[in-house]
Amino acid sequence: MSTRRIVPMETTAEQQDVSRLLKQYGCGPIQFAGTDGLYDRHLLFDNVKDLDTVGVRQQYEAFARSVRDVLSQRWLLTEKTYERENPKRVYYLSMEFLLGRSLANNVMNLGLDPLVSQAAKQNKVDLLSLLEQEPDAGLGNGGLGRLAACFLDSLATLQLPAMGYGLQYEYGMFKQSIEDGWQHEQGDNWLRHPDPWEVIRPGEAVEVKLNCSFRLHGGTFQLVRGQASTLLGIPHDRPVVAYGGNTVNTLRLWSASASNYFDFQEFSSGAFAEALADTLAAESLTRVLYPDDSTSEGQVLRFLQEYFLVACSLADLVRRFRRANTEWVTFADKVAIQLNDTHPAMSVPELMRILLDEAHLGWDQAWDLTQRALAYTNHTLLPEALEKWPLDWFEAIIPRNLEIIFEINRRFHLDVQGRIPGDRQYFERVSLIEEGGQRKIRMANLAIVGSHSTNGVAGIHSELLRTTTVRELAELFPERFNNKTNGVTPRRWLLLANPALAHVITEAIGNTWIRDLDQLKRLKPLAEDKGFRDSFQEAKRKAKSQFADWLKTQSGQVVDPDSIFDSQVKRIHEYKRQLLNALRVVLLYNRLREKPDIEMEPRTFFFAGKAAPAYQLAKLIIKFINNLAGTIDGDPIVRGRLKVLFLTDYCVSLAERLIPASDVSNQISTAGYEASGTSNMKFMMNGALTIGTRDGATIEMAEEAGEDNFFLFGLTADQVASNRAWYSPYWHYEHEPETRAALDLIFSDYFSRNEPHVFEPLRDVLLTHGDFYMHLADLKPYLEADRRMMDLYARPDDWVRKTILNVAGSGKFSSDRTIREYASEIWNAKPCPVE
Ligand code: 26W
Repeated sequence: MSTRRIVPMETTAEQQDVSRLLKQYGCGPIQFAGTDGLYDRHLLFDNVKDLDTVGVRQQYEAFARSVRDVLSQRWLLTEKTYERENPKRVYYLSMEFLLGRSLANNVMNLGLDPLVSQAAKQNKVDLLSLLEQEPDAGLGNGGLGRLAACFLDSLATLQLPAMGYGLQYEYGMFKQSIEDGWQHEQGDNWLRHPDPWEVIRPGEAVEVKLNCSFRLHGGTFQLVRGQASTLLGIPHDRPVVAYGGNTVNTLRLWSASASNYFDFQEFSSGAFAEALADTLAAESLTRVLYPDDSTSEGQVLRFLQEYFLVACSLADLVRRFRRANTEWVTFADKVAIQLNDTHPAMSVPELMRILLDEAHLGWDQAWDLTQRALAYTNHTLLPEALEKWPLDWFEAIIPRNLEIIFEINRRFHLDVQGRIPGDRQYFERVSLIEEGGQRKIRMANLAIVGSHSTNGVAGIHSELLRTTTVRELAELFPERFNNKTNGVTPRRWLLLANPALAHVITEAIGNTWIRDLDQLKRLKPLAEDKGFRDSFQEAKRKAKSQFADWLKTQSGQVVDPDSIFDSQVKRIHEYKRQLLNALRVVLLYNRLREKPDIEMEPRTFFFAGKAAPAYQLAKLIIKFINNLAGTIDGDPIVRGRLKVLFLTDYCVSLAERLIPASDVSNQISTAGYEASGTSNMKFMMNGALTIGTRDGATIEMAEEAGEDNFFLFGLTADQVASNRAWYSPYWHYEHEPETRAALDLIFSDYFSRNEPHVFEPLRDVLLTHGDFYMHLADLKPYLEADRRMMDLYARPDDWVRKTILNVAGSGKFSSDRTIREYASEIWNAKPCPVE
């Protein structure tokens, strides 16, 4: 059984003063545990459960409800403070919030660890298995959704008056299982059990008016044009607890329901099915998260989800603004709205609609307020991921918004004509409307034109955005373009996920790093301290064996904690090049098969990640990794030396276990394609060394730690772009014997003896169709970097030195730094402390 500590060791004297703590939370002498404590009462009153027969799930619910009770006073007080102070508020609009679990995080942030441990002991509750009862809130696909969750943590911790707005999907990111090596998907019914964190507020529901209705027909969702309808958005609020527990902000998730719950007339006349049909159709709107993080294909339901998020959130924040302010002119001084990618970009016409039709402002004033309130973050350069919605859908569903888009575009056209006279094609390239067969609205252009700020998420990404993807728009509005390099919260990703390392760090430099991650640079001189190096190494060793233990109990798989843990965890995508990593393993395997006596440190290669259900090639890559793992496992020559594992169902709580245990982090995207990456930062903070390409934020990480402490390789973004015209993967196949041997082995069905030709599509991608993501160009340099890395590993002292220097250089990648930059450079928002 794992001995992993969930609650951190850093309990200060202040935290241990339990009664003072409870007073701080406004709880007076209320007891958490014991007779008549919060926990017992929740068991009794919420679940009507006898304390002796209660199951572990109910224990979890009662514990979580007790923690919520403790924070509820602060939650109320936070909102009251904001109402009284009337500061400028920040609204983060996102289709995704990949929250993961909340209980251990909230306990940590509230400083309740001693209290909870005490309560667990008194009630004979096994805390670790209790924590396992909480399902991950998987309301996101990957990086963009997890970033939103890290941002919420930093916004609260920096005491910013902020709120997240998203959708309450009934089904989050699908669960992944593997059968015969292939990915299968199951619905993620995360709300099967009551969720102790959510507070549903039907009293604050908002209406969303559409110019169509819809019905479910044979399982599909159909629009009924011309028949106007109204939906209800019901708020589901979740507390966002600051580190230290002072501020408790709100994440408000909307669920859709029919406005007239169901038609009683029809119901009483016996037409049960019809009476319920509207309700069902309406509720299907927020039923499920779209699991595709790379293409915005024509799904009208996704379009409706986006509008629904925008309409509910803007109605809600405008209502809040109106309660505290009389003058519309102050709107943009009181409200900052950040659009997380273009998914909520309909905010531009929707806010205009409110200001024109409901506030009755003139166009110029409405436009000024809209632009000043809105700001847009871009997260991807992949052309297939840039959203474009059929104009026809706007017309059928929200015609008034379309009318406003036309008017924005007409004025924009005049502006462009004035500035660049006579160039018709220039305007066609920046226009909000794509002409041609089916006319479409370009959501990125809409977001850029309708806001005052457009940012990318790492230096290189912001640069490429400005100079290539939307070059003409950046020429027209240069002052709007800026960079905000991503960050991650050190509370969840270091303090909570890696208590052993957190403890070592705190012992050395005190605990101020938890709020001010730049403090980690004080570890730099300690790289030369033998004692410190030993405890650092000890912490890594501990995380590795805990992971190995957990894996064994959980899945029966056995890994050797004395081997090098080499990880790549992220969505499966061609551009992220899990295939390149797998080719590296095949090459190493070939070396061992050829010369079984060569020296090679034992290595375990971990892969984890989900493929979009319709992305066939990504699914084939998963299959390949699994077959590779199977073949290697069955080969006595490499037993104990090489091992490959594909960990199923990658999610936040799996990342929290694997990342602290990893020695090597693979960040190997084709340069110019990964906007930022954020797992790269989590690995760095947890003392892994990075082997990677010069892409996304990895470039800045190497700058911070020093390139000597990184293993960079491969084509740069410039080289990728300029080599495209003449790049030939065949050249590498013909001139590099090891590359050729690896590919020949794959295509000889060595890894697919019972499934001949199953990997032929890999040949197509890598050779026949030109290897768009340039795997073969980077394969040899990858192995050279790998060799350098292994040489270092053979000198353990030098290895640990470099891992320390990496941790010491990771301070920049706290989401606190990122959020401070957003607050001062984009939002002009100030902290609003509670009490
Ligand atoms: C249209 C469907 C769709 C859904 C989500 C398209 C694209 C997305 C996201 C933009 C995908 C995403 O998560 N992008 C990642 O965002 C992270 C946070 O900024 C970056 O660190 C990653 O590099 C980027 O791939």
